[in-house]
Amino acid sequence: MAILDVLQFPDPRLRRRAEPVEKVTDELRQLAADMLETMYDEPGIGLAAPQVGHSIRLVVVDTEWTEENAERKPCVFVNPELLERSGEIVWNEGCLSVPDFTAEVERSEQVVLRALDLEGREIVETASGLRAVCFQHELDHLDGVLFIDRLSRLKRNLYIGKRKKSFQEEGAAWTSAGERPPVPIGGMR
Ligand code: K1U
Ligand code: ZN
Repeated sequence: MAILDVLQFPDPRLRRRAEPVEKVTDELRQLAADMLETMYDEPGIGLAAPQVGHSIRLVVVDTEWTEENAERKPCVFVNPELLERSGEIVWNEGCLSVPDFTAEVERSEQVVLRALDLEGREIVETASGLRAVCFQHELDHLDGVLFIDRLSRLKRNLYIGKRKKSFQEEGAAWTSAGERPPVPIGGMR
């Protein structure tokens, strides 16, 4: 297993719409195992393949795990999609690809997710609260959308301004191609 590098905003690779997985292979299983190891190491409660430079529709999630509760319940979802959503919830979200920032985001409170597991079998799961928020956050990554895209223009621009400043201070090159999602996010959640 391996710890992978997590891409960070404004890397343009975070802005691509990821391709469906055609076949569950041993290579895909190895990537999922590496993503889980990376997620626990960061630490995080989810990770999407585009965050580690693979533009495919694969996510890993463990919303039970915390630093206090060491019990792990790793879940892998291949080609996940949301069948239903209902209600509204506001959650203070962070993102492993958006350093040094959290903000309240409005999401659906309950969702029904359909995906394949690593044996190629269909999974249907109903989730609410944090797990539902995490599913929506990870599925957004598959469409090149970051949680900052769901904030007001003012809040998003404040974050982008701070991030640009830290790039300047470190003498790093800024790529404006990664600032915006590939498509307008109106209507998506
Ligand atoms: O996709 C990611 O960048 C991972 C992200 C997922 C997420 C966080 C909050 C709400 C929805 C989705 C994270 O895991 S950020 C870190 C985090 O929230 C956390 C880390 C350790 C313990 C508990 C939470
Ligand atoms: Zn994220």
